[in-house]
Amino acid sequence: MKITQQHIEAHNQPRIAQHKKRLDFLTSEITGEREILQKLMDFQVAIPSWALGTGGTRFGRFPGGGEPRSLEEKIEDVGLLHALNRASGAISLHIPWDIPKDGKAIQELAASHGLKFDAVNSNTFQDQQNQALSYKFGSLQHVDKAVRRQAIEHNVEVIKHGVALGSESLTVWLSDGSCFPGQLNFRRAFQNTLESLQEIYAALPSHWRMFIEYKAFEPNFYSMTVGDWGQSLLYSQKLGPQAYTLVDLGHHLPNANIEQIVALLLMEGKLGGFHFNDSKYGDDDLTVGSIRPYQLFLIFNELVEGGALESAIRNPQSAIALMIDASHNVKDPLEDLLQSVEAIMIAYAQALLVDRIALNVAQLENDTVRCQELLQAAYRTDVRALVAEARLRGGGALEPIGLFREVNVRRGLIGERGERGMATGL
Ligand code: PSV
Ligand code: MN
Repeated sequence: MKITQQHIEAHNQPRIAQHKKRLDFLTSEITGEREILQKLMDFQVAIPSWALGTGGTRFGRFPGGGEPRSLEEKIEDVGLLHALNRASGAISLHIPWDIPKDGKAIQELAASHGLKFDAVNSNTFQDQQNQALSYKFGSLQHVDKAVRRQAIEHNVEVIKHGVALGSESLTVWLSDGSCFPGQLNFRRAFQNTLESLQEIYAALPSHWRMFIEYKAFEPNFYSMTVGDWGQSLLYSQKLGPQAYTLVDLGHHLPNANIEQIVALLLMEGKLGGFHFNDSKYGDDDLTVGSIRPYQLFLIFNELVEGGALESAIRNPQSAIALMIDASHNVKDPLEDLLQSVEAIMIAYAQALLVDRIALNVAQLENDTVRCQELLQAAYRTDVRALVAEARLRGGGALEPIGLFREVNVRRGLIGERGERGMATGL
């Protein structure tokens, strides 16, 4: 299944006049549209290889058919997204859910779709078939050195897969922790984890980065050994300049001020990247921007304020890694991902509209009302025509989900792959 240039043109042509009308109105209301458009065109969000199939909960899973059955088909799916929106030009692999057998061939296939490899993710939160030792009581924190060794070796293996693909970062998310008070000696768990991470860090190629992802709860419900940004920052500071903190929006205690966390990590030069999603209760992994779009905007406001995304364009080696980490239980996974990328682009465009000089003045004058007015003026601007224009200039579709449905991509995928294929992942 492929989206061709003819598909895109046939879709865009009848919509172009209406689009231009919307764009003209918007650009008459704002300033700096040329720079904003360029920034939006340069902007890319990575798609996780494990989010291309239907998600589920422990109560069930209701697949919609046509799921990718192999890494090759996952790359094809991300290629479809990228052809539609021109902003999904990277894929992030989770090992061992997706083990590339022939790194070079996989890299070539990805390149043929205009895709790069983003961070590779290790997995020591599940036991795999034929695995010698269990992670039931943790991996890098484990009281048994042999379990720690196994988990370290897995991470080193993941780095090797990443090198073969041209990836340049490793994301470590640990489910390590404890379910009951007294189960774990916190300080020993921290020290064991730190020592294990030090060994993994030593195996990083010199141009690689390690992202340490924190999470407040689940699957452990009393303590998590990398439970918040403070702990993640401690590990990354102790490890050295190649280690950074990764912020997954769903991994905080309720009502945490994520934008403040982002601002401070950025200030410390330790913000490695994001896993974008949205939630109402816990780690719900819902579509980005579907529940708290204002929070998403405030996060982007901090990224723009700190110059984080602009410097990424100048220096891709140290770019903040932007990735989606969501699960699609009731939506078509590809449509859901298109919605997520769109929400991220909208938040970025709105953040670029904030009058920073005026905001700075209002802050220094303690003019709280003006501060709020300035932020909300940007947030309440309908920037969808700008985002669509960036897509159009990049060769994408004016309405990606519209074209996805017109061409009936899902029916095509079901025809090729069948109703029952199941993608690897959670
Ligand atoms: C854990 O909840 C997490 O956010 C980590 O990033 C994992 O790699 C991913 O989800 C697995 O779905
Ligand atoms: Mn995550």
